[in-house]
Amino acid sequence: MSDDLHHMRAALALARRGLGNAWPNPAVGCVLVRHGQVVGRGWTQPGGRPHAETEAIRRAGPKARGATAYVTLEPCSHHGRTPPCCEALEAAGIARVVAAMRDPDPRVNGRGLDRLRAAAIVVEEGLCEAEARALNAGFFRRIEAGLPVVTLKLASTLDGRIATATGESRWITGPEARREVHALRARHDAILVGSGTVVADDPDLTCRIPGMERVPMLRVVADARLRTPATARLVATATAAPSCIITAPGHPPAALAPYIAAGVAVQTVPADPAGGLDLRALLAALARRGVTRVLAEGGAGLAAGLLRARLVDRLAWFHAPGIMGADGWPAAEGLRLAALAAMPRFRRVAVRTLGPDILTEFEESPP
Ligand code: AOF
Ligand code: ZN
Repeated sequence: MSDDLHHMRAALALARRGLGNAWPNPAVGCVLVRHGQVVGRGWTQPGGRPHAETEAIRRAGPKARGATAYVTLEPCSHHGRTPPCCEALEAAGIARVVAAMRDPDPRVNGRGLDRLRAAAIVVEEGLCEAEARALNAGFFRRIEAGLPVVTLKLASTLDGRIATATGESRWITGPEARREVHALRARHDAILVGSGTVVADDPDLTCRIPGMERVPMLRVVADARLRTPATARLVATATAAPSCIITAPGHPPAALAPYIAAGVAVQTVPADPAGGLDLRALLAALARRGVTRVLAEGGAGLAAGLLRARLVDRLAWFHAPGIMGADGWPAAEGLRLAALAAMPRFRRVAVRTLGPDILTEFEESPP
């Protein structure tokens, strides 16, 4: 492996540490190398700032002079809440910048690389571009389409059931799989559930892995009819971890007041013709709040709505080796498929065993 490739892969690994934490910004990694020695490493910090480059430069100190910077995204050129990384790289005496890809943010979009070149810094772009693009797919989707990317998580029996006929669901999967769910939450910006899940399970949707609890994760309930009890955990804990209820128009202010008083953000989006919420509008509203990666955690109504609207980019399906039969509750409500050709299809990208269970990850496979 060439040294450039080796260092860019290291920068990508650093960038991944920011996933779920860096929003509304992309999760970027930066490695500074001088005479073959790594002299500084950085990644985008919680809330999106400081940026990766300034972190790496700060850690390298005077050793940054003459170094090559490997960055997973074009360094910024705009005066945002921090001065541009281009200026910081130039001031630190960086001799060469290898960037995996351009930043499509209209404030940057090539200007960062142009400015570095104008400062007589050697600039190369495109190394590991596919990996860098996949890593920040959520940020690019937000910038380019005004939507986040959506992972649908399901945990079911082998026959796709998520609760017994009497409504029992704790626990279908084992502790290893449930721990992985918390890790998944930590890598997403927002967790989305339907109001049925809140009524049935009263989840608190936090990440309870020691050391990973304090991610700035938003908990969102899609709740057209305002069925969320004012006593729900998501409401009661809203001052400790942000929660948001997205509902349909037309509820009287008095119906919203208890949630708002508890610190829950309440937002309205149009209803869909079937009486649920327009889920595309819901996701667009989250993107406007800066959300780039959504983990949808159920229930069956939300899963079906997202699948019907073709809004699922990734599936994380945990299978427990049990069978409930047709009186168990299905993972997704009816999709009303007109033909087999209309079935949402996915491509398997990874399989893992977690204790007794299996996690299969899929990506959307365009028709
Ligand atoms: C970088 N390095 O680590 C990140 C960048 O609001 P600001 O000032 O923090 O700027 C946010 C924009 O900066 C964001 O939209 C994206 O274009 C870029 N993110 N740039 O040089 C980083 N996270
Ligand atoms: Zn920057």
